[in-house]
Amino acid sequence: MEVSKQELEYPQKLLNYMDGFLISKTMFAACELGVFDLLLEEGGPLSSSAIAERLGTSADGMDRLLAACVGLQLLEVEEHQGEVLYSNTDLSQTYLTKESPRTLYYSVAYYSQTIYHCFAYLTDAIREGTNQYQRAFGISSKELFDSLYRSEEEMLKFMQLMNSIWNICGKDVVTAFDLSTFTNIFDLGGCTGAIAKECISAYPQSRVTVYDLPKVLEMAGKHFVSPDEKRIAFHEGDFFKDPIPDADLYILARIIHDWTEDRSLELLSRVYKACKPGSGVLLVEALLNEDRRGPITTQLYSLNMLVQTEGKERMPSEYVKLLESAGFKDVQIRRTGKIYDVILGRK
Ligand code: SAM
Ligand code: ASE
Repeated sequence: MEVSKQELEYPQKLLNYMDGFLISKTMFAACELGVFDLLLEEGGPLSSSAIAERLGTSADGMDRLLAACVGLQLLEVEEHQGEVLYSNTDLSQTYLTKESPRTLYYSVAYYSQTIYHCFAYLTDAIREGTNQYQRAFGISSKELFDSLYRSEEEMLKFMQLMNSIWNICGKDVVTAFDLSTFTNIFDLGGCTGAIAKECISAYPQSRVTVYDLPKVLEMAGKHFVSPDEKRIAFHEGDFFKDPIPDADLYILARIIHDWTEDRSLELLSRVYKACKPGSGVLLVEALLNEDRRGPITTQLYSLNMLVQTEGKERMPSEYVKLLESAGFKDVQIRRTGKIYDVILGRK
């Protein structure tokens, strides 16, 4: 792709890329300080000094933060009888307030408190080819999820991150294929049960068992899944070591992308062994394009998998190869047009 003469003279795109993290951090700060929540709670516009006072910040700092949020179209500004007043835009009210049913607040919090710090060492991660928990957080652990779950607080924050994207992409991934013939579904590494909830709401005949590590399911029961959900069950286990119970569909959402080629194949082979003829496996992952030109979100996620995990994002052909190596056949791909896509294989 040739750049235009105009772009060579004034590289707007590069200037925008340099500002990328300034923009991120501005939005993160407004979220974390509670600007959007306060404006929602208040129900009407507030002055910068009132916001600063209510949130216990400096007046000058808050004034600049609010101005930048207006520039980012996260806030609206009006002048009323000589007073400058701020209110939420529809977008920030819907996605950046904590209690909204479509909230991304917890994704923002995790980006700000964890991913941002790992990306500070992106250069090192690329030199060394390994995740950066040691440098970013001063911890060394052989097992990936011992690092990701280095404290109860971190585990809850990670689970909230995992949960929040399904507010936006959940329905699309469970309906990309017609799964109505699968009634006994296991969600391996099912975490907070978010996908399980999407399944039972899309398929009235299905029962879903969330399979995850004991401490994760304990947290899921406390914070995410109500015991009234009779069609959702929990099963504690380690999918690399413990038996994988009978089911007619195994969902693995954002599992394979966490692991090396070898461990992925080991896990998928275990799932294949657990399958009966006709049983299926459904991978939910962000897919790279075969032509390597995008999507940029997934290309960036793959860098995130480098700084945070042992894994990477893959192209459809790579998932097909993994599934076929594990024994699966009739592998089909469906793109959703959102972040996460699906791959269905059969025994
Ligand atoms: N499937 C969920 C989603 O997409 O929102 C969560 C994906 S998260 C990246 C990976 C999940 O696998 C976590 O819930 C983690 O606790 C679980 N997990 C990791 N290692 C595991 C193991 N050895 N056995 C069972 N679950 C495991
Ligand atoms: C994982 C998914 C994520 C492991 C660590 C993770 C995400 C963030 N950290 O399986 C969600 C996807 N977001 C990004 C930026 O990759």
